[in-house]
Amino acid sequence: MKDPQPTPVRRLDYAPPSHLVDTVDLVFELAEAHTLVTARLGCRRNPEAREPAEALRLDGELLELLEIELDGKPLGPNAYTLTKDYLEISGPLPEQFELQTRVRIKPQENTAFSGLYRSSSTFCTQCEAQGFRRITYMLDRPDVMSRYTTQIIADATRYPVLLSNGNRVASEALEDGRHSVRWEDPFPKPTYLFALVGGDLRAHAASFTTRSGREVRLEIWVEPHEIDKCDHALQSLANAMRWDEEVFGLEYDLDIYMILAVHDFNMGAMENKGLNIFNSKYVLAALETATDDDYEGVEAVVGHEYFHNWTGNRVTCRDWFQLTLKEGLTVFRDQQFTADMTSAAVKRIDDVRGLRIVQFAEDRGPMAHPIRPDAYVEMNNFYTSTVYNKGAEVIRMYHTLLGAEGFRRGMDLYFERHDGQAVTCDDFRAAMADANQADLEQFERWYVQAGTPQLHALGTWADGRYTLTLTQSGPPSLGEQSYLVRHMPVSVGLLGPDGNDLPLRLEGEDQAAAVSGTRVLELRESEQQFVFVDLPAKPVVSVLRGFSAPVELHIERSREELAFLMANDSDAFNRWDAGQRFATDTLLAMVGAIEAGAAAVLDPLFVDSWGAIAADDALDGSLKALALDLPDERVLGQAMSVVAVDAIHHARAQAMASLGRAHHDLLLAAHQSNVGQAYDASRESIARRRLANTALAFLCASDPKQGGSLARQQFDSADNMTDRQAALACLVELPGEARDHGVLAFHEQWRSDPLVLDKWFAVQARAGVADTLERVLALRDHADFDRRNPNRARALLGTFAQRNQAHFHAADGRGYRLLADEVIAIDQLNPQVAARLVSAFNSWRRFDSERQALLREQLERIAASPTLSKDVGEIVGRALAVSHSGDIDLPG
Ligand code: B3K
Ligand code: ZN
Repeated sequence: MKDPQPTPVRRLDYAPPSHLVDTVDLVFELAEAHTLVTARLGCRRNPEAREPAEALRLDGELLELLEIELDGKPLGPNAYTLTKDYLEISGPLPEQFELQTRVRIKPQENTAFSGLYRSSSTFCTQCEAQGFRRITYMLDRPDVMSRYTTQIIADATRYPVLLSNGNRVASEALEDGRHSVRWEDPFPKPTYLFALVGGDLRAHAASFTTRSGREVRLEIWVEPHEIDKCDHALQSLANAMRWDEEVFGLEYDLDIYMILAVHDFNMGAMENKGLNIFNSKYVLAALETATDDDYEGVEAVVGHEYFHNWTGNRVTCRDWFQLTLKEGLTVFRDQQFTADMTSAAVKRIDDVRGLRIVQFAEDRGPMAHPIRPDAYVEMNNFYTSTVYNKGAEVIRMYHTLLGAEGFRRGMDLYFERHDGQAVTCDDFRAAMADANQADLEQFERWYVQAGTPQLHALGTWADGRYTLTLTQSGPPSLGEQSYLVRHMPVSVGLLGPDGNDLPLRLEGEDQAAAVSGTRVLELRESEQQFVFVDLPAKPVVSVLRGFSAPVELHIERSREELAFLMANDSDAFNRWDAGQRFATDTLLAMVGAIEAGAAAVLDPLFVDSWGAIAADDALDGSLKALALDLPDERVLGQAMSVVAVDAIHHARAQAMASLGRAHHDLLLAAHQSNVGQAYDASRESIARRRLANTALAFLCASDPKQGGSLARQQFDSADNMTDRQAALACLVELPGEARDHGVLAFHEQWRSDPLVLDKWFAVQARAGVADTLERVLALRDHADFDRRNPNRARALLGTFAQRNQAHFHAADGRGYRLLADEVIAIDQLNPQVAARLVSAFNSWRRFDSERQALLREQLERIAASPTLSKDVGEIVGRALAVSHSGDIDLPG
């Protein structure tokens, strides 16, 4: 495995393929010991190739070549070269030819879950980014699009269901107890969208009529005992199909849409043409086993993969550096979908919260890269929050700058120009610009430079005029690079003394231009001034409403101003954000006091403002729960130059207890009036549960006795997983009888449901209570811990390392050692999962010098592992290469 210095692939080295493969005809013979794959490739020289190539080099890994023929004639060993990662057919080759290979592969031994593998007794595939080369020899790159036929032959009893992309065109029983099914996909596609399934499965099915009147069969395939948990996924699929027709005018194009759920899957799901393969976490849902958030997750991911059918499959990426072309755009589409299905404000807050915790941290760490990266060693390492979530923010900025209609015009032109093609981010930007006669030249910079821009806002007031000065600059992590000034929308409102929005008119505009509410200012310079006129009184400015650009906003705010915005901002996002900022300021003051050995007190104005939110009956319960929740320990850590691990933990716990005491009656009422209602899945009920469970957490923090007994009662009587899991999360904070009861009873009831058991591990791994590290160490040795299963590994180790700052960063370094041990072990089975886990070390430079030494020791230990994969090698290599100034030595 270990390659001392793997050479990075670079974006600027792109060259068109030497050959095109118009047709791929595959025959799979699936069996227990091994699988045989016969591939017939219809090849021709690529007229676009820069230099007409003599030879043809096909990608292939872990394949045993059994036969090879060119135009029907066997090739001798001198006619080709075989290495561990390719098969090269020597030239000269005809203009057009047919190449047939037959290989043997071992899906049973594939623990990396890339290529063809088994999840329990089901055969399934994962080909993105470069898994197809583990199935057969092929030009495994997205700009080679081919028409596929797939014949699958397998034992009829063990594998009665055999699926692939497109339409089923033939099936027959064979004499030896096997059967054969043939699939044909009429749409040319790149290798990464290929899929195959073989197993003993059942389908939950329905029919969908497209707006042009075509019937599409929808099928959710699962293990037989899971058939009752598919309804929500099926409904979500139909919702997504309808939504894409209504909002983007996009209709589904095949007669069948299948989704398979498996328990072993490296990520969330995969958009293979006509046959999505999903992590069961994003398919299976029943009220006893799935929380409200799980339900939303299913709908969002089903939507996401469905939306890829146009943004990804019909129009795909020319090369992997363009990944955000499909991922940023599809995340933006799924965000809009969820916003329409649920609450736009709640969705926006959730997404920005996630972006700030994960993507902002990525932007200032050793893996920082632009949304269109310039180099990679292992492509799978670049399926990042930057490419996905910052990429979605960049798409959102087109939407904000051009308006919903302008954005739609751009999308229409994009499909008109590029349907059936493999294209680039520049092609997308050109379509947006051309459809709107807009100048998006400068906008390219969002694709070019890594790092989170810093936006400074300064307001001055005189004679009825409010002058807002906006300045943009680069983050310190840019090092020597000079900052590329961006074109960005900055949405702004001005609040009058009564808390209402004032009409906004910029100097020089005529009276009729005044709008009440929000205005989008376009920032293109490093500094720009905007002068608002005709203002009756001194306003309070609300900047970056709806988080209109992915930047860090700096604006001086008094406590009174924050309290005022927290109570009044008409923009739900900024109202929430003002509360978070106020909370962060007061919590950091407490952290400072704790570190100085002084008494830490919560700002009384914050306590009152927080209480006013809790008492605001007009506020939707989901928004209220978000507003009451204090900033995550990681967010507080990000605001410090050296993360004060323990002081942050104590300050936050103390603040929760103080708020719980100060507003006890209000919280008790919020809990009691909302918990224990008969379950339903409406928005209102979800909001009630969120509010009740947020209140419960504060009650437990302030009065463990009363809170604990409420939690216990809720735990024992809940008829749904949302309330039961929330109660368990409170019980695990109360060592002794309460915790023992919760942990044992939950395990007893759910030990045989893997997704629920994952929750059991995750809840314990997130706990704030003092003995968490001991318990996590014990859970790693629990009989139900299985590091081969990605969901289980993530539930325990991912949760602990990425979401439990206080205990993962325990001063004695045992948390670090645990993670390093597991990364080394998992890397030998599944490099992709190991690479995700090891990323928890990326922030290591942000801790004190004692912790840094311990962290470095573990990183070096991993780097020295004799079986290091290039996935993990790239991440730890970059983590160790970052110099103290924050400059990054790019690999190679
Ligand atoms: N496109 C897949 C991700 C593939 C990850 C490969 N390591 C899922 C998605 O974004 O829809
Ligand atoms: Zn995607």
